[in-house]
Amino acid sequence: MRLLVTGGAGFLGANFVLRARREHPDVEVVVLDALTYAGNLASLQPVRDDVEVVVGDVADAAVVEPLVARVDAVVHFAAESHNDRGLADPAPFVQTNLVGTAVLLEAVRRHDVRLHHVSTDEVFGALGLDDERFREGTPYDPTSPYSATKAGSDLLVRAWARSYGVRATITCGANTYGPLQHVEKLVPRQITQLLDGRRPRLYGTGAQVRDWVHVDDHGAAVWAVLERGAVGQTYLVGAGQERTNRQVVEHLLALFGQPADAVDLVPERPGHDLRYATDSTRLRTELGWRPRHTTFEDGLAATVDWYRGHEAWWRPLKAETERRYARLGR
Ligand code: NAD
Ligand code: TDX
Repeated sequence: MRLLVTGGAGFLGANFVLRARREHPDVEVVVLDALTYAGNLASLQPVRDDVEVVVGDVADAAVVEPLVARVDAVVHFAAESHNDRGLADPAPFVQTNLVGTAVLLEAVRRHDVRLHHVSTDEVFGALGLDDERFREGTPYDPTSPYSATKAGSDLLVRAWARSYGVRATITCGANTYGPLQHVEKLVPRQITQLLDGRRPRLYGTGAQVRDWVHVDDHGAAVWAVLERGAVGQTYLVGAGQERTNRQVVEHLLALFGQPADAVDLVPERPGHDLRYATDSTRLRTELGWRPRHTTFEDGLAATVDWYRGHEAWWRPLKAETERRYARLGR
């Protein structure tokens, strides 16, 4: 099988490519990545000799068409993925997440290529603390430029599947953590703050709840759906590990031997969703997927070790990231 992985130099994409080479060495992998601020070729360094990397834009049909023409399947990770950036400047989110997905859909339609589209549980909007978790049938109700453009991309995929018979599946994943995640996201930002002897930064009071899944488990879910998922179907990916942001930060502080209140409270994110929580029963019962990282705190400790051991990977990103946050007052 020949596989095109869009966004393969990003967090989920690079972890997925490393997994593919490790566990399915017979599968040829081509990466298409625009190498935005979020893309990092260093993440693919262990497989650089085995993987073809094309630097290009998923919204550019002239780049996408010939690549899709020579593969059997596409896994579509490429996106603008950070809520805070989407709030500051939504235009790239519309371009990559909506236009990019539409361009890719036209290519897979023309060449009758299988597509797996990687989406997020944020498309369902915000839950109250006592609400039932998201399920596949939960109505879409996105709230931010990021989640609205991801929701729109999912709807495009569904429309192309129904109207043109495109062989597509979708996963809506929970908040993901682990190695190779850009230091602008909650977990690596706070770990690298603490490694630098600085205080973690919590938005508001840290009362928001996120449902955490390890990137290896998220990648395994994507692979299971690509291989065995029912065409036209959506699957939710989550490990049932809901934590408030404050709990996440307090656990990190404990790992660094710091008191629970050694944290800076910074201004709220505009329109900040209170809670996400995913019910992954379909993925578990129909495809037999199980997370290997069943306890968030264990995965978090291993992630701290990874960042401690890979300063050369994250250090070049840290100063500019913190300068951006400083401009936002966070
Ligand atoms: P990321 O920001 O780390 O990586 C995105 C990658 O896409 C980067 O390598 C970037 O260079 C590339 N890219 C951006 N615009 C592009 C363009 N126009 N053309 C080609 N490549 C482009 O993101 P991530 O966290 O790895 O997320 C990957 C996917 O998974 C996204 O679709 C995201 O919505 C989804 N997702 C992420 C999470 C999470 O917690 N990180 C959870 C659920 C779903
Ligand atoms: O410094 C911080 N302090 C803080 O309190 C940062 C960076 C974040 N937060 C809060 C905001 C959120 O409630 O932590 C939570 C997680 O924030 P992010 O890491 O920015 O992630 P989120 O907005 O929840 O979205 C993430 O998970 C779903 C990914 O970025 C998306 O791509 C994915 O779809």
